[in-house]
Amino acid sequence: MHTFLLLSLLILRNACPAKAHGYVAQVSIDGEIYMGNVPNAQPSPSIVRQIDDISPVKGASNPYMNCGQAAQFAALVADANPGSQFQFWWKDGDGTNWPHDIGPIMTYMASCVGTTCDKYNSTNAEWFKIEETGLEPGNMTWYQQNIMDGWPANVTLPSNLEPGQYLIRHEIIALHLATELGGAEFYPSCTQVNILGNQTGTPTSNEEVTFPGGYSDTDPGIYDPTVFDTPVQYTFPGPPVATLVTSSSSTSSSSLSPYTIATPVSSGASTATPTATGQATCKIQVQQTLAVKKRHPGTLSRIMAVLIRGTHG
Ligand SMILES: *[C@@H]1O[C@H](CO)[C@@H](O)[C@H](O)[C@H]1NC(C)=O
Ligand SMILES: *[C@@H]1O[C@H](CO)[C@@H](O)[C@H](O)[C@H]1NC(C)=O
Ligand SMILES: *[C@@H]1O[C@H](CO)[C@@H](O)[C@H](O)[C@H]1NC(C)=O
Ligand SMILES: *[C@@H]1O[C@H](CO)[C@@H](O)[C@H](O)[C@H]1NC(C)=O
Ligand SMILES: [Cu+2]
Repeated sequence: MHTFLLLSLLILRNACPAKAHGYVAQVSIDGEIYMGNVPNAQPSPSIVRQIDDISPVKGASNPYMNCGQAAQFAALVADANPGSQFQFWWKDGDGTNWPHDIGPIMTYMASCVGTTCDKYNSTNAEWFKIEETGLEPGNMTWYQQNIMDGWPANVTLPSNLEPGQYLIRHEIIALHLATELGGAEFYPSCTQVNILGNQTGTPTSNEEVTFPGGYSDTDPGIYDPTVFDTPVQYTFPGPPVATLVTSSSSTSSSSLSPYTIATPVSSGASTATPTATGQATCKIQVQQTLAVKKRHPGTLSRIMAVLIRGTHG
C-alpha cells in the first residue's frame, strides 16, 4: 500500500505544473496566425522575440524585464492596422496550458526608433501602455484564469497610433507568491510589428517608461499582501494607459533599411478554441491521489502539504 501511495504522489508531482511557467507560443493578428519559438529551440523565422528560459523574470530591476529572458531579435516584422485585433497564446514550456491564474495582463508598445524592429535593441526603449486587464467583474477571479483555461489574451491596437515600426510588449504578472516582497513573477514578451495608415496619435513623455524602470518591487500591484483577500482590490503597476493625443507634426516615414515582412502560417478558426490541456491530466491525477487520501488520511495529508508547498512555481 505504501508503495502505491508513493507512486501516486510521484505521478502527481510529474503531472502537475511543478516548475511550470511559460512563453508566447503563437500570436494572431486579425485572425492570421504567426508562430513563436519554444525557448532555447533552434529558431524559425518569427515576429516574436525568442527567450531562452520559461522561468519568470524575478525582480523589477532585472534587465530581462524588457522583452523577457535573454530575448533575441526576431527575424520578421508583421504588418498590422490601427485597431487590429491581436491574440497572444501563452503556453507552458511543454506545450500544455499556461499554469497561472492570479495577476494582471498588460500590453505596452515602443517605437523602434531609427531602425526596423528586427534590428532594434530595446534596452532604452520608451514604453507606453495600451491596455491593462485585471479582475473579472466582482473581483473574485482574474482574466488570467482564461489563459490557464486555454484561451488567448485579446488586445486591440489603438486606432489613432502614428504608423511605423513598433514592439508590442505583452506581459503577464503571476501574483501567487506576491504576498512576499520579490515574489511576483514577470513574463514579458516582445512582438515586432509595422503599423500602417496615416494616424497621428503619440504618447506623451509622462506616459512612457523604460524596462527596467517602469516598476518597483514595492509597487502595490507587485508586492501585494492582500492579493488572496476576495473580493480583491487591485492597483495596476506602471504608467496609466496612454491617451495618444493627436500631434500636429506627423513624422514622415523616413527611408528604413529593408526588412522581411512576415507571412502568416494560416488563418481561420482552428485555434480559436482552447487546446488540450496538461491541467486536465493534472486534475485527474489529483483526484486519484485524493481517492488514496481517503484510505490513508494521516500520512498522506502531511506529505501532500509538503508537496503542494514545494511544487508551486
Ligand atoms: C541590447 O543591448 C544590451 C546592452 O548593450 C545587450 O546586453 C543586449 O544583448 C542587446 N540585445 C540584443 C538582442 O542584442
Ligand atoms: C479572449 O476572447 C475569447 C473570445 O471571446 C475569450 O473566450 C477569452 O476568455 C478572452 N481572453 C481572456 C484572457 O479573457
Ligand atoms: C489617410 O488619411 C486620409 C484623410 O486625411 C484618408 O482619406 C485616407 O484613407 C487615409 N489613408 C489610410 C491608409 O488610412
Ligand atoms: C474591485 O476592485 C476595484 C479596484 O481595486 C475597486 O475599485 C472596486 O471597488 C472593487 N469592487 C468590489 C466589488 O470589490
Ligand atoms: Cu510560474
